[in-house]
Order: sequence, then C-alpha cells, then structure tokens
Amino acid sequence: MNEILIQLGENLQKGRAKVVGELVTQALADGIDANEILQSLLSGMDIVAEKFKNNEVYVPEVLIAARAMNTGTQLLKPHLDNAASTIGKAIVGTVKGDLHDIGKNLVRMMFEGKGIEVIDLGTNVSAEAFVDAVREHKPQVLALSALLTTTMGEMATIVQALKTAELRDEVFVMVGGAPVTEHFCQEIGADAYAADAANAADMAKAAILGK
Ligand code: B1M
Repeated sequence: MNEILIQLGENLQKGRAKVVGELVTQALADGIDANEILQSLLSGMDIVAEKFKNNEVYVPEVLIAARAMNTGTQLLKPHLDNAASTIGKAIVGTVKGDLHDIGKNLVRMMFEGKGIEVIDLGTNVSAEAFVDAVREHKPQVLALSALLTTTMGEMATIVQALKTAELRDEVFVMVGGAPVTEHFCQEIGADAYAADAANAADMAKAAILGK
C-alpha cells in the first residue's frame, strides 16, 4: 500500500486531525483516488471501533479519532462520487424528554466511519419529528437513544407512530442507551438492540447491505 495511505490510517487512529488533513491534501495532490483515500480512513476507524468494543480504547480516544475522520472526510467530500462513498442512510436521535447526547454522538460517528450517511436530529426529539424525518429522508436505519428509565418508553411511542404512519416496514429500527435491553427491544417491536456504538454500526451496516 502507498506510504501516505499507511500513515493516514495510523494518524487517524491516534486522532491527529491536523496531520490527517495534511496527508489527505497531499494524497489528493499526488493523484491518489479519493475512494482509495477514504478506504484507508475507514480502515483506521474500523480498528478504533474494534479496540473500543474490546475496551482497549475509551470514549476520549474515539472522539478524537472521529474528529480526525471528520477532518479527512470533509476534505475528500468534493472529490467523492456520493453513491460510491456511502452505503446508505440513517437517522439518529435521542428521544423526547432526554438531553443525553454523548452516546448518540458516538453512534453517529461510528455510522459515518462505516460509510453511512447520517441525519442527526439531536436530542429531545418527539415521535412526530422522527416520523416526519423518516418520511422525508427515507433512511434504511433509524437509531434511537435513551439514557433515562423515564424516557425509554418513548421508543415504544415512536415504533407505534411509525406503524400508524404506515412507515414501520420501511425502516430498520434500532434502540440503545444505558437502560435499554434486548428484552425491551423485543417488547416494543423494534428490530435490533445494540449495547454500544461500535456494535450499532456493525448492525446498521449489515441491515443496509441486507446481510
Ligand atoms: Co444524566 N443521568 N441526567 N446527565 N447522566 C444518567 C443517565 C444516570 C444513570 C446518572 C445516575 O443517576 N447514576 C441517571 C439516569 C437514571 C435512570 O434513569 N435510571 C441520570 C439522570 C437521573 C439525569 C437527570 C435527570 C439529572 C437531574 O437533572 N436530576 C438529568 C436529565 C436531563 C434530561 O435528559 N432531561 C441528567 C442530566 C445529565 C447531564 C446534562 C448533566 C449530562 C448529559 C450531558 C450530555 O449528554 N451532553 C449527564 C450525564 C453525562 C450522565 C452520565 C453521568 C453519563 C452518560 C454518558 O454520556 N455516558 C450518566 C451516568 C452513566 O451512564 N453512568 C447519567 C457515556 C456514553 C458514551 O454512554 O450514553 O450510555 P451512553 O452510550 C453508550 C451506550 O448506552 C450505547 O452506546 C454508547 C457506548 O458506545 N448507546 C447506543 C447509547 N445510545 C445508543 C443508541 C443506539 C445504540 C447504542 O442506537 C441504536
């Protein structure tokens, strides 16, 4: 593999956003294909995600690697064929009444690291807003986050609202957040529960690719 691409992956894992930006600029100037550059960024992020899953790195390292990833992808964006650079679309958000967003932001970053385009609705998002966004953006995946036992019930309301709007079969509904469990996921009729952001990204990618 080209030396610049190797360095790119390594610096991404270390979260060196400035160096990643310089290397992407240099790689583009050297005529390396933007998709090839993106692949080396994605491979670096995959390694970070795997380490995070195995508790070898923690939230701060993931956040700085994700920031470096964002620096690289922003520079690549104008050079990429969108259809080739993203595998699908997801909507993420924290449910109504809930302002916790650190886990949800990690989910967004891990999704982006897998090449999934993300529409982030933010926090305190009502069921109506989720339904409207699904209708408008037609994502393959809807990822819901809740951190409070008092707000997780809102996930059931969202699943029901999707059914009422006849959109339930159009989207793969994933749920997560500290109080959420596999049992709860099944009880409310969601499609998948993910215990952490890395697993959520693996599951979303598999759902998008139909695996
Ligand atoms: Co709050 N808070 N908080 N809080 N807060 C908790 C959740 C709590 C467990 C603390 C405690 O009492 N021990 C407790 C909930 C108790 C319960 O419901 N059983 C609690 C409470 C009570 C409250 C308030 C009510 C406090 C008050 O005002 N009296 C209040 C509520 C505000 C509101 O939301 N309406 C409140 C406020 C806050 C802050 C604003 C101060 C702050 C949030 C800042 C922010 O998010 N920007 C905050 C924080 C930081 C926490 C703790 C300390 C940390 C949460 C966190 O970010 N963890 C938390 C205690 C704890 O969890 N130990 C606590 C790091 C993050 C990476 O983990 O979000 O779990 P997490 O995400 C994980 C997984 O859950 C998963 O992936 C991530 C890991 O990869 N995941 C998903 C998350 N979302 C996913 C979605 C998916 C898939 C996976 O989609 C498919």
